[in-house]
Amino acid sequence: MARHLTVGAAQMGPIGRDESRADCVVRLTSLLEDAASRGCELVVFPELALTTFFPRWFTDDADEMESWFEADMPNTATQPLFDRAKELGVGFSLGYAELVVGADGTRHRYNTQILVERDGTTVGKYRKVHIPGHESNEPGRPFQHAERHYFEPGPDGFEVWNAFGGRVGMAICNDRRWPETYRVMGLKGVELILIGYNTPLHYEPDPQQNALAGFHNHLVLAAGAYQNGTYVVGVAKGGIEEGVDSLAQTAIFAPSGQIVAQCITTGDEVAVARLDLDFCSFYNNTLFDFDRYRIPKHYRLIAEEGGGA
Ligand code: ING
Repeated sequence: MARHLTVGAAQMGPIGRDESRADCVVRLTSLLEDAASRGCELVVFPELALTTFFPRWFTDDADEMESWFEADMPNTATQPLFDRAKELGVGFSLGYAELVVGADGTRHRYNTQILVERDGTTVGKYRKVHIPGHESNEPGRPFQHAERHYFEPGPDGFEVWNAFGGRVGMAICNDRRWPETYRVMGLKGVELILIGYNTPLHYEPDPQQNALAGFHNHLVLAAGAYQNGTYVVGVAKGGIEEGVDSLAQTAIFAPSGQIVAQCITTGDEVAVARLDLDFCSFYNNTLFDFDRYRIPKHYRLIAEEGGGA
């Protein structure tokens, strides 16, 4: 019996600095309902989907910093989204800024994505590993990308969960540019990787890359899918957000590396595809049969770092 799963990639347009969590939840719920009306069982939202991309500004004010973060999930503002999803029997993946206060009072800030099953249960949580940008204020930039000031890397690495009838993993934005992201999950038998992103079209360290933003985005998503025999869903928060033009081009990639659905606007839009999770085996049991063709001992540079399998 084929394992089909209909997935919606729910792209968001800009979120304004003054847009409330409640305002975002209204938009997210509308996207969810659109996706559900088109048969979706799983809806994937972007990175930091509850706020504007606040690392574009630098502040040392602790209260202002933490005003962008969620201490609980769900919480008062997001409970309506969880309730509506459960009512519709639709699962979702949501990106947000997570504040964790340890028993010892330590405070940790993560760039987080959760996976919520169709019964409303949160079955997975991922905290972004590759934190891009810079640690301190760089006033010479047209806008900041101070993620390394706001977030610490997730401590757990890349996990894969049994959910939605398959093996599901998550990654966030810059993670998608690193091959290890996909390979670690590929070695855990992933069949569907969910990735939200916020990607400005201007890259201050090397502006000649600006014209290649769309190419590089689809390049890494397609390669990650193909080289690990998995579906990959890349979901943008795009458009001109607080004056910063950000990449959209949300798309769903098959294990062949082909695009099976994509968004055509830079706003709130759902791209839908009915995935056959068994299709992964056409690549995992042939070209990329890891047990038969991979030689881990020859990947010694990675092994020396202790990261390889
Ligand atoms: N954003 C970016 C990304 O990797 C970036 C970092 C910005 C890369 C601009 C290139 C150009 O897509 C996040 N949020 O990781």
